[in-house]
Amino acid sequence: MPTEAATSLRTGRLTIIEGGESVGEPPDAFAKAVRSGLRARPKTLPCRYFYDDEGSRLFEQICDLPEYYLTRTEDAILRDHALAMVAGWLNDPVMVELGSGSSTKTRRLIEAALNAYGALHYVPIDVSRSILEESAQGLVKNYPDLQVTGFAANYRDALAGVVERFDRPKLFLFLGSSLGNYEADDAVDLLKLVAGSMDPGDRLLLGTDLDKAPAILEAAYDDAQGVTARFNLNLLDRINRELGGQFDRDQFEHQARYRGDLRRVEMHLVSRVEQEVAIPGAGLKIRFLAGESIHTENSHKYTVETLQTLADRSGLVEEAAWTDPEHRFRVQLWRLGSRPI
Ligand code: AVI
Repeated sequence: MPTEAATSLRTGRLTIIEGGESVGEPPDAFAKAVRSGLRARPKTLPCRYFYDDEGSRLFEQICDLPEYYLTRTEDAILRDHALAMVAGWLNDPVMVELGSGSSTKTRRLIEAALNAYGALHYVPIDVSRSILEESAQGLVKNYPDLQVTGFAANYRDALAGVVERFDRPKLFLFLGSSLGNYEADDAVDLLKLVAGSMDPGDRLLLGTDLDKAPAILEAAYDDAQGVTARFNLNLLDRINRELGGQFDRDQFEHQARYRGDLRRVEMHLVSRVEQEVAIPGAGLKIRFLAGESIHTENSHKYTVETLQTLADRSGLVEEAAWTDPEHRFRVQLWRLGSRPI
């Protein structure tokens, strides 16, 4: 459970709590993940390692790309319906955001809640303390009636801390289709974790990308300017930087493949030639066949029915939902239902 450790920051309306055992990962976690992922068949690397400084910068650029409709579309839905999304609270509301990042997309909801209730306690959760602190400082500066308590912790530890500290109605936020990067069973586990932190009066606002024509989806993950390719290839650069890897990124090609059978876009790094790559920091020498891929990310796309199944499996029920005119993206408000099935 997170505690206000010696490193915690408390200034006026801003508190940062650094918590749990697993804020950062153990120092050798990346090496271990690279080792087991590249020895597996097919080869794979976990997408959470995209987000070093360079990867986070590239992801911000992706969100502004013409082909990457997700961020823009979700933002338009929040802009048009923020008041309805935050309605129904008594005074003194608490808004808890999982994976808050820079909190840009959340400003629509923060402003709507401040307009409706006059004050708000915003509780962002993110593993990156630096991003959390920077965005929280910007928020308290911008909004004089906002109080921020940030948790620099993993979701499990942070949610335990939230339950312990905030005994009043909460709106949980999980936006940006981040759920889509989880396999179905892992998505259910995460939703159950959130549900386990909810009281009957609480709500979860969940933003998810909807399934659609393959051409639109593949373009969103393989843009004309090549930003997503650089984002994907940065994983090889990160291995070179942090583990002394010998990858030549020009010998790998970024690919985005829509799998209709699994309703997901997969990102791969495909070896252009037969080659061997040494990664001393992971104790590895890895052989690649020409055309062999490293599977780096899944981005699941949903339908109303598959979302309903996720809610059922997690013990949640839908109270309201909003979408854009082209039905590209969906934001749903869920509350506790019966026990999970
Ligand atoms: C963070 N996540 C929801 C993004 C997505 O769409 O799956 C990550 C991303 N990968 C390539 N482009 C964006």
